[in-house]
Amino acid sequence: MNSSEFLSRLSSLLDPRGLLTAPDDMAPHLVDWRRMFHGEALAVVRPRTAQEVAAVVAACAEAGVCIVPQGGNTGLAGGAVPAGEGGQIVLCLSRLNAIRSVDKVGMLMEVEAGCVLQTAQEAATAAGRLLPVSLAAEGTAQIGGIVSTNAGGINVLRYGMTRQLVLGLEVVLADGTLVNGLRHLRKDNAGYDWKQVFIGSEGTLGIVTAAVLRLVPAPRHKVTALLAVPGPEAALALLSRAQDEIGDQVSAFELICALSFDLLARNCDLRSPIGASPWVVLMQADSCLSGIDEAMEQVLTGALEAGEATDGVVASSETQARQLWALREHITEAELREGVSVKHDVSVPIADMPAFLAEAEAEMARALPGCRANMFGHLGDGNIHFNVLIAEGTDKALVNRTVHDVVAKYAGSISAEHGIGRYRAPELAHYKPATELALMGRLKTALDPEGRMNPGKVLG
Ligand code: 2HG
Ligand code: ZN
Repeated sequence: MNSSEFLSRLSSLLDPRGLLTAPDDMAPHLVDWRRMFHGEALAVVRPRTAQEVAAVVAACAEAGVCIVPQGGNTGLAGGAVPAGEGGQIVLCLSRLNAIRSVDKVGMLMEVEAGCVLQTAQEAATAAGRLLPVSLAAEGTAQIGGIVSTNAGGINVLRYGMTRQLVLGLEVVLADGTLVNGLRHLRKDNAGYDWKQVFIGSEGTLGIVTAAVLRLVPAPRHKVTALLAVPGPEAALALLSRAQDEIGDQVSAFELICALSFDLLARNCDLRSPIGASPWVVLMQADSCLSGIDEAMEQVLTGALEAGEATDGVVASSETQARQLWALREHITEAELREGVSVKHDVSVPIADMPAFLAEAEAEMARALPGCRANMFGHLGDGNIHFNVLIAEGTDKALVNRTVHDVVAKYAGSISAEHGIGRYRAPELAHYKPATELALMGRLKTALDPEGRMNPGKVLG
């Protein structure tokens, strides 16, 4: 089958809006959000139903065409855009976007892959429940991408990664088989839990078309605080104090370095309400019961007395809480506007974070004098974004290796929540033990023997 025969076969499976081949229509689907990765495609295919996805994938299997699944395309690892030239289609899930059901008593919802995360959150909220995945890109990111990348975000500390919220999945396999595992069950030990293999595998094993997601009770009381802290060690003492006083209702605990605030002021015109400090913690606690404000006040008083914090503000209204979170959520954009940066999304055992940060900074200063580390992230999860701002033309691979060698020394991970995509595939090959890579290779061969699912991603 030549490519024009293949395209007419695809168009016979779809409605007229289902197939894009004009360069201008395809362009936004062929580049990632940071404009770091570009690729070519035969077409962008936009099915409306899981059955259409299955038919398209079967047609690709017959013609030997590779498939790049794409959700909101907000990922930071280049996982949702084609690698290399032509010979592949982008399978855009955005029209497959229904919320099939929300079950208040069962505390779950069934959602199609192309549903925007924020739309799903709003549907849960309307039913008096919370879908506890929260991240800066939630207005664009889609459920299929969230599941396929096992996305993290700011509430992992309390609710876990996306994986912990997936109760059931519907997937299309590489040969076009549609597998319906959309059970509305809390407990299901009947056989292999195969859905785990598709969560976080970034579309390299199959395509997620819908998911059953666990919801949690919607907290009625929320308290947000921004605190100046002398350093990461003090921040950890503060975290421990908050967990002693507030328990598991601490839902977010973010650490932000001073450089992030410089970038926010310079590039986004956003300013912190507290004075300059080498490090800042943004903390949130939520509860269905009252008393959380008092508990937070107690934490702050204790932290100030113990020298774990030197200054702080507790949001006095929902608007102020949103303003505090806006600072955190705009760091990525502020960094992008500043110039070239090399991102690292790393995790280490939580107690090692202060030592890791000091050592990674020192190693970077030695390897590349004058570079600046923009360090921010989810301290409560042991996950920091150690992003290095560099001059144009600097060797990015050297920057990656310098930071990741320190990560390896602390037995950490080179991707805590963003995934591998295209960006980190060479680093995964370098750092992951050979036995684990071989096991991953066996899974890949079992589910995608021809290597047509999202080629060039994860395993390279
Ligand atoms: C965040 O925590 C995101 O805001 C993005 O994971 C991190 O821009 C980044 O490096
Ligand atoms: Zn993050």
